[in-house]
Amino acid sequence: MSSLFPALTAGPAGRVALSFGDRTLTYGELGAAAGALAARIGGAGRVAVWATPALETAVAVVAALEAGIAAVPLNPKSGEKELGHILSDSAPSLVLAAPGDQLPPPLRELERLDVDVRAVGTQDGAQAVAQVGEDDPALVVYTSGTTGPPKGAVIPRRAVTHTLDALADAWQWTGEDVLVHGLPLFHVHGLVLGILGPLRRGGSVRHLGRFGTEGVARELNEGATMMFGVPTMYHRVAQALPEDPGLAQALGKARLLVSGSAALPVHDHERITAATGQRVVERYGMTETLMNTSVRADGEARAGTVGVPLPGVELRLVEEDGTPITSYDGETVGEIQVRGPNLFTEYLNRPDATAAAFTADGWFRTGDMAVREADGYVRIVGRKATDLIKSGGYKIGAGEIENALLEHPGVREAAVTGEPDPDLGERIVAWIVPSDPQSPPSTEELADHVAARLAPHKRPRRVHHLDELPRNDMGKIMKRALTS
Ligand code: MCA
Ligand code: AMP
Repeated sequence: MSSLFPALTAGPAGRVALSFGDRTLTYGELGAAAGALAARIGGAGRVAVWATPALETAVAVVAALEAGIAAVPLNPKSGEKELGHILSDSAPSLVLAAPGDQLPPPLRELERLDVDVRAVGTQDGAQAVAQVGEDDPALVVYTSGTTGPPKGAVIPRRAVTHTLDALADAWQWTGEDVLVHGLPLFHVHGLVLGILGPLRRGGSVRHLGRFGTEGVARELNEGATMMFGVPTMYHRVAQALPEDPGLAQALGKARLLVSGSAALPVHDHERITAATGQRVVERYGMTETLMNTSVRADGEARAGTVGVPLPGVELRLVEEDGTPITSYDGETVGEIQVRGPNLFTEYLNRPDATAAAFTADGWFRTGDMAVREADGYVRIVGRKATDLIKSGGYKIGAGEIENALLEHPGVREAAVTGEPDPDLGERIVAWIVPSDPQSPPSTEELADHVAARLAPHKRPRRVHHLDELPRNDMGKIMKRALTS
């Protein structure tokens, strides 16, 4: 297979590829640094990447891909339990990190390689990747399910190239584009679309380090052409617009504003359009499938829809019993199933979960419920599993939080639900039966407990104390009865 990034060798070496604040790398510098690192890690098996929002993360992942080995991006805020699980499950041979980054104890047992973004390598990426097949793994990205710890989705190289090239077609995305975003680099959205995307096109990305509306406005004023964000980010943009005419002007200059990872409420679409004249484009994807649908740059941006299937992606809606729905009536709801080169190959070490995720004829069951309009536009209306929560664009399983809460000595029983939140989409709510009703653990204590074991974005934002959890005759917790 050829390099995922032709511009590393074929494009203008002086063009800026990546900027993180004041730190930048041109294509020439990126090619040299990634080439040097690729030469050191070639044949290493899988490598973990301490995925801080920094140049080093981008160089590490590009180097792994150029060396033809799989990268496992780690959330630098992962708690002990989550990190321990990911490391024992993915068994990386070493960890790549920025010089000076402090790594937590479970990682200290692994060999560590510091990423030198100024290194000068001689390895020709094309040579190493020539040995690699397109079904070989590019990334292992951990994603939450309804129960149990996160599963490692093995994403092959062909899925990355296919999804990025399909998006280029849908968005008229070229090497002339300059992308701005502040997404984390340990998920598909920020890493695959937000870093590998511009690099595959030979364009530039300016990462904000952390998201803020000032950074977005500054970069769009200084030549950025596209913005990617989760709905929480666009909600914050919409909130800031009335007080900030400069932000409205800057957004008005963008070629394309793209939202994904969760539904962008129509109200936020409308507020942004009213203030800037721009229509935010939504695309729909998943860690396991990369991108499935998008509103096209040359199509009608219709708020509340995720557009049409991307080139090469087959999409169908099915009834509960698996019967395909043939109507395009904007009303008949079915589960979205997808098939195509954009799909993952398996959940690492989980043949049971992999088998359950696919139909016998190779369709992936997304668990998302949708309708199709007469012209094929897909409108997502909900999710099959109520135990999956989308908060700030992160997918979070209720089961993993319940298990973490039960490990707190002050908690006898626990149930976790999601409830609507104007900023986060959904917020995590914990319902607990305290071990000692006289001195129940505080919300803050439980939030810290979950943040330290799993990750801060998985922490409950509200905690309710109950004498007992509502259960049916079978003893199963009735979550629908848990409403505040
Ligand atoms: C607060 N913090 C804590 C605690 N409380 N840390 C430890 N313990 C605590 N008890 C810290 C947080 O870590 C955070 O730090 C800061 O305080 C603020 O926390 P929070 O309010 O939770 O965060 P936020 O600023 O409101 O975050 C909103 C956000 C974020 C920026 C929109 O949710 C985000 O980045 N979302 C992106 C999710 C994403 O990329 N999803 C893609 C997956 P600090 O600010 O330093 O971090 S989906 C996907 O990939 C598919 C393929 C798709 O379709 O895209
Ligand atoms: P993740 O597993 O974290 O990759 O999240 C994938 C899930 O995010 C999908 O199954 C959808 O439920 C949701 N999602 C992604 N993009 C959108 C969108 N534009 N609108 C609604 N839901 C979305």
